[in-house]
Amino acid sequence: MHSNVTLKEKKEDFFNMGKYEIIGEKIPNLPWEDRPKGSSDIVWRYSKNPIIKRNQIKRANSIFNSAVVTFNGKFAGVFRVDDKARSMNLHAGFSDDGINWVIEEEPINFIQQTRDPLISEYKYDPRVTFIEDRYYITWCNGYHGPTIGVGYTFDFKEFYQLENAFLPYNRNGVLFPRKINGKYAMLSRPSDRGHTPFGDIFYSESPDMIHWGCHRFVMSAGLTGWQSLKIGAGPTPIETSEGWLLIYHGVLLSCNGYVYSFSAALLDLEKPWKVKYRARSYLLSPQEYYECVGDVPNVAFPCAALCDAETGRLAIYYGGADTVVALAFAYVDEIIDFLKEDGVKYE
Ligand code: BMA
Repeated sequence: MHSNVTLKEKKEDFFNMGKYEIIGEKIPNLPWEDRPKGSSDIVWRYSKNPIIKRNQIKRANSIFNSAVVTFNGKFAGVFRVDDKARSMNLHAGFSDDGINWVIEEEPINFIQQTRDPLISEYKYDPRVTFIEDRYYITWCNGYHGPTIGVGYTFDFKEFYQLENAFLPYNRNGVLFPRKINGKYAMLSRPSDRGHTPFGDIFYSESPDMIHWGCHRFVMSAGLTGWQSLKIGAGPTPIETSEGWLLIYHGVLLSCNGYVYSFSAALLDLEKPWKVKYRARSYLLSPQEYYECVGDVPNVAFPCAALCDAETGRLAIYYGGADTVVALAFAYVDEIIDFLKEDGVKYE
């Protein structure tokens, strides 16, 4: 059954009570915990992290880098599950409170809506974005190397797969939550076959979610240490009066390997390839045990953020050490102020 949710019902143009306007849905039941007393962190962790443990379902070796959205007044998501054969796949999951999740044992079986069957050697790092009438899923799809897989669902029961957005090699495909200048819009990060030792973010647009073009450069790795090697878009960008708030991950190459942290940037609303502000400092870097110890140490990798437009509260879902899912909180206003104070401003 297809849901009849319309853009109007889902997204109420709402002027929030804070400093900046946020265009988005109200989420009165957003998962939330106040900033710990004495902390001045702009992004703070949930005290009961990790919210999803590595062996929460029978077949899992690890569950991490996963994406959640609001769904019928509750929450649904698409989870990265690496199984005990170490195959990487996507599973649907549901939650009443955004914290306690029931993840399906079986991977999502995408119904192909492609010209002819499209192989997916693996699927990982999903993002989920509600646009118009459905939930789109983008992920890193194994097709002769990593590229951007695209699919959609109305109900998190039946999932449909479209053509890959790009040629290999590419990762971190993230859709904007509305058409921009009449076109679907996506950020992605062209790469190579392996553990890409480089990577910049680009913008592309499409009239139909199948044919992508008008590619524009957005921003490079570099600028500061935590983001010196490569960067990639994280959650679906959030529309605000100051621009699109993009949370993105950055990678530093230490003498002990890669370190994945995340921070934020503001992109122009109508020309999102134009960066307005970009953080010098990270907002969260791997420091807690579940971020530093696991299958891949020192990784905090965000794939989703729920934002309540009324209060400006943000719940950020990120993978810890390629092993578990963790949750962190922030206020959109404070991240924007942080960007204006700490960030580099571009004309
Ligand atoms: C990236 C992706 C992510 C992963 C990260 C750290 O290249 O594969 O899924 O979290 O490496 O291993």
